[in-house]
Amino acid sequence: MRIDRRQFMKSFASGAIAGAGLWAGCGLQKGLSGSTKPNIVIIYADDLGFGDVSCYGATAVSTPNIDKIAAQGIRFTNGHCTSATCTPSRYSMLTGEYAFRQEGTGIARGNAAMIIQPGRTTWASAMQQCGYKTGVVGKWHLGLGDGKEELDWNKDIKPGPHEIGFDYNFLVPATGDRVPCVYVENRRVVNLDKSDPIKVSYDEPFPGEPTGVSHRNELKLDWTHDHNDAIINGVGRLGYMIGGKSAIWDDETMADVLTGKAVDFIKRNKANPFFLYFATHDVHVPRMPHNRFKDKTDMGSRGDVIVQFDYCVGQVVKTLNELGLADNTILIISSDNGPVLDDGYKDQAIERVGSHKPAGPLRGGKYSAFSGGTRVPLIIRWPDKISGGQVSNALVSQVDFLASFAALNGLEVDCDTCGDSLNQIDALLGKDKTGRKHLIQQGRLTLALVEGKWKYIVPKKVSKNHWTITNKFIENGTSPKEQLYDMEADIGERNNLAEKYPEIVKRMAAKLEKLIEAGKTI
Ligand code: NG6
Ligand code: CA
Repeated sequence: MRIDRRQFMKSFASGAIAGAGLWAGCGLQKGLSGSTKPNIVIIYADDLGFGDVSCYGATAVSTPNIDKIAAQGIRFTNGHCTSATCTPSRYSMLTGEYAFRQEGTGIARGNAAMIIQPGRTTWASAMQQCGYKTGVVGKWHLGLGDGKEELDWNKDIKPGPHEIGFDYNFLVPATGDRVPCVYVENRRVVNLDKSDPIKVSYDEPFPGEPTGVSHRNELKLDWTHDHNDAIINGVGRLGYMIGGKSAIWDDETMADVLTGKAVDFIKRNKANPFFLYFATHDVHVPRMPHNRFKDKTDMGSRGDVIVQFDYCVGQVVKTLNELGLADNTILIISSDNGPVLDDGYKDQAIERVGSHKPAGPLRGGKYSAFSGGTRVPLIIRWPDKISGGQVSNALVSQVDFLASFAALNGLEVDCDTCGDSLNQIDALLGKDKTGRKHLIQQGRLTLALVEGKWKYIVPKKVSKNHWTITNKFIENGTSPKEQLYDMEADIGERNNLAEKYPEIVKRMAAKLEKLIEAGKTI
């Protein structure tokens, strides 16, 4: 059942009404005023699978903090990121546009230019427009700089998050496994000594510098594939880097550093509405848990960093509790793509996984067009407005966060570049149990359309060595033939029904084509 939005707004905003001002450039309406605006905090894990936390069925690892949030809010069983890899998922979540529409939104190199144009409407800029202070802490991986020339990491680094709506940022610029291995805070590399400038290259090694190939036997963590360019903290990375010694991060304390920055942001903004996008490095490679989490599971470091992630969630919750903000904060926990075991390092993830199923009952994982790639944990808690203990099967997607949380604040998003973002606030807050009519899943090699119980995967022929851009241990979900699955009867996508129901295949293929052509979700 859909509820009348104005009714709903009234009920939560104690009588505040929507104004009529137009937001130049995007047609957003001026929103509600007053102090009842809920804070919004999203804790966005990296590569955390549908089956990786205990409230989604994991037994080999325990995640009590996450489970508690689920018990106090809504646990979604059909929640999706848009893509099976990081950059496109984050792009879609922030811009409200499916990433496949935009070239250059694949996994970004560590020296990639900013892929979201400055000034564009984003989830953050919409929240800013609603009077929120906005911050991003953690993994960025959406590029920095204008791309006109190679980014100089020793100067002001811009454009960046500031230019798309974030008041504050503290970043891992790309990923933990690629250079530069330094934090950036508000345009500057943290702790950089000017006399030791940083240089980054993704083309050529710096002459005379050790690499993961030349000094393999000295590595603290060996690689399985790639990840053998620069050696930073004894770990081979993607890309080369020299200089900036004083600025290099410490892998084992990264979770604590990032959580500390997220907590500080909340504390600084306790008196005003705030939007925090806290993107953890966990559980991405290289998985290097702090000593206090080592051997907390029998699964090796992949299990231990899940425990570490859960701890970080607990720290954020503790802060919200201590400041008396928990009840009026919408807390979201999710992931940017599905799980992967071997993603480039010999960290025993495969050998020690035991009976644990990182993607739960789903097929595939990170990179895959099967649902393990894009169906992820999604939990939303808002004690003031949502009753706890709910499980929702509504079809929901991160691409809708922009339009939905803008709508919650009385802003209607109506812009050319965010037409895939639909106002699904009723589903996200548990009132609507159905959610979207359809959504598009982007595997690394092909697209899929989910509509009701049906899932259609676009046929794709791949060469034999396709795994170099996917992962040799994960089915990438492609087939030269069309695939059709009944996700209700066959959540594990084992039984291809395309030949049995050719008319459904035809209808869904045409629908997907139309959605692609339209340039927005209609
Ligand atoms: C891939 C890397 C993988 C990981 C991924 C990004 C290779 C062969 N693989 O290209 O290790 O870094 O990119 O992960 O280099 S993501 O979660 O940020 O998308
Ligand atoms: Ca990821």
